[in-house]
Amino acid sequence: MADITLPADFKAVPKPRDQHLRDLADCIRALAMDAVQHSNSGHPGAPMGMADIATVLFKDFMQFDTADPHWFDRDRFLLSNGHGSMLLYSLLYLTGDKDMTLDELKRFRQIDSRTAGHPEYHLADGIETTTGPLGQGIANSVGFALSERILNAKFGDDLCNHWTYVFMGDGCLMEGISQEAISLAGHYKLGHLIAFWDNNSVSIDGPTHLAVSDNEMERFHASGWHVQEIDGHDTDAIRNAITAARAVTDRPSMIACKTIIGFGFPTRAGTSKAHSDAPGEEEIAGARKILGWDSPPFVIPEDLLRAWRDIGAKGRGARMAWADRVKAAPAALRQEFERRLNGTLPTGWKQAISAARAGFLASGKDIATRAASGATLDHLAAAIPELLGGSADLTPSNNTKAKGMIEIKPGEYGGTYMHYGVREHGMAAAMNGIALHGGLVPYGGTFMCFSDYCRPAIRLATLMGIRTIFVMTHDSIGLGEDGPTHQPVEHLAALRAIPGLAVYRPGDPVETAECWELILDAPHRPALIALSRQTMPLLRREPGDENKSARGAYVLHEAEGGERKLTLFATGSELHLAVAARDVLQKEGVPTAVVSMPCRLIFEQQDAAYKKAVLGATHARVAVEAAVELGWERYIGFQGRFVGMHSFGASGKGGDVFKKFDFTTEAVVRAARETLAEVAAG
Ligand SMILES: Cc1ncc(C[n+]2csc(CCOP(=O)(O)OP(=O)(O)O)c2C)c(N)n1
Repeated sequence: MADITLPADFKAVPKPRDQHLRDLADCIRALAMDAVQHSNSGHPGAPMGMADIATVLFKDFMQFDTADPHWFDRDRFLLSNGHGSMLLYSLLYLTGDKDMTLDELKRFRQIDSRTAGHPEYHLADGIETTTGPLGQGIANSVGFALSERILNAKFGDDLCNHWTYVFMGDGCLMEGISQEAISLAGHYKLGHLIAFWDNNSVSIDGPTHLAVSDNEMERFHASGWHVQEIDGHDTDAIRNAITAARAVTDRPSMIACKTIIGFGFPTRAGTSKAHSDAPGEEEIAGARKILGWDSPPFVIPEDLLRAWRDIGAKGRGARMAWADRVKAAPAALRQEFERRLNGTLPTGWKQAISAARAGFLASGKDIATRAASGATLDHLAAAIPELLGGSADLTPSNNTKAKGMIEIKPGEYGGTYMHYGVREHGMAAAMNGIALHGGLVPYGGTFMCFSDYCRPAIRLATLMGIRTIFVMTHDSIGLGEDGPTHQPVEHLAALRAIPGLAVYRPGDPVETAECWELILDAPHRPALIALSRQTMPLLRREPGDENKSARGAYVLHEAEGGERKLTLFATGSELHLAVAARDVLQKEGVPTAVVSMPCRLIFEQQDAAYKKAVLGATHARVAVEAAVELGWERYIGFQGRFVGMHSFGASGKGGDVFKKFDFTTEAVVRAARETLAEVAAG
């Protein structure tokens, strides 16, 4: 397949106007190609193509200080085209990030190195987010830029006034999530966001025209962005474009940078062959000749390394000045600011949980857990000002807008509530950006069924271990009339399958408040809370603040009248069915326990003795959950029974749908008798 024919003026390596900048950029190119060749794996094309842009950006604009990579008011740099990870690793090494040594570069893509195939947030201080799944980084950048504006509105220019820069490739722009991100950023007029498009017209299959013919610049323009087009190897043009973009502060900016992928490669430059894989010694030798790069692999000439290290330290003065401003800020503002940056919730926030619980007990009413969540949030929002609520156009259904929350509007960032619009994927990834930025705790809602639309971002939140909170209401066939398209069936199992994701499904209002307490108490654990549309009985009526959900599962009612003969497990809206079935069975003389399991992940982390005590010795076990069985086998075993879904749901009144699929006390009792009989038979 023929690759693209480059315009004549892109054929050769253009003569640089500024040899020093070219030399600095060539440091990135050399490290990228050498690391890929050395490890025989990776993607040299994008780093070599974007090296000039990165050099100008870091040298002349990026505010950061490698002495303190966590400096809060630093500019943020995100690499959405994460396969070009060597670009980021090279930049970190060159600027002197303490985590990124030459040894790490030599261990590119090897086990336990900091230089993983794609940038991973936890591996080095200078990595702002994990990228690789294309498009996520752009959507993260929306969250970063939004957070910056919200915190700027609260704390002022002196304490929070920085920029978010994001690099993205053709692939990022082909992904649907990019549209959601572009649209969100444009709508909210995120003026401190600047995106650079690596417009090299090449992806893996060949020239991009094989698959896409969008006018990308018009796309951004249509969403209200400031747009410029430049030669991405012309350092003057790059500098001028960034200067112009920074002058426009009432909307985000996109700079379309025409580049040559694999810039410097003798035969691969400008072709999809430059995208990935070790180019081979001959190609590397050719690139050295073309670039005029005499140094051996992984050796950066001293003067150039010094120049890069100066770039890494040039923000020191700005950082010190910022630290002085923080010190000089009024005491209350400063304290609040520092608390937010530390990620510590305000002292006494748990009183909000107690108040919510007390409210449920006082009213004694049966309510949906989504309503219980809303009531809990009313208390929490008053206690935790950094909570940033939101919904993907389902605010009244998700009960996500707490009392007193003010909406964030385009250009007005003084609020704490986001209307993300019908952009679930964009919302989820933007929330990740918000959680990563620091200073805010994001939660956002949609229907549980559409957690599928958020899944790639949920997965990344979990991989990163950040506090992003996904509020998923309408969590089973119990939602009723909207029917099987909207009724989650396989979602709980699919979400529980994400390693480390805490999936909560509270069984009554009190458990709902308990789950919120656990969610907020875990700064490094993302959470998803599954909530019912339909009303549920108040099952937990005991006074006090003991959080019984804290161990993931607990015995809600122990067997009475003798040794436990049967255990009924349930979550969420099926918990009351288990309780009702227990009443019947107890009356029949079967000592029966009910175990509520609001969070399987946490239960699995408990010690063996606790688990054993909760699960009970008897093998007569029934699990009840209006979802697929997958995963419950672990608890009910071969002789147990599962009362759940074996198909998609149906449209009808919630109660009728429950009956149609046999979610009744009788069905649970029937299943109980079966398992009892089987166990008795031995
Ligand atoms: C969501 C997602 N789909 C597919 C991939 C696999 N992939 C990695 S890079 C790439 C092509 C990207 O093309 P482009 O952005 O133009 O990168 P360049 O060739 O310029 O390096 C693909 C399909 C991915 N990383 N993420």
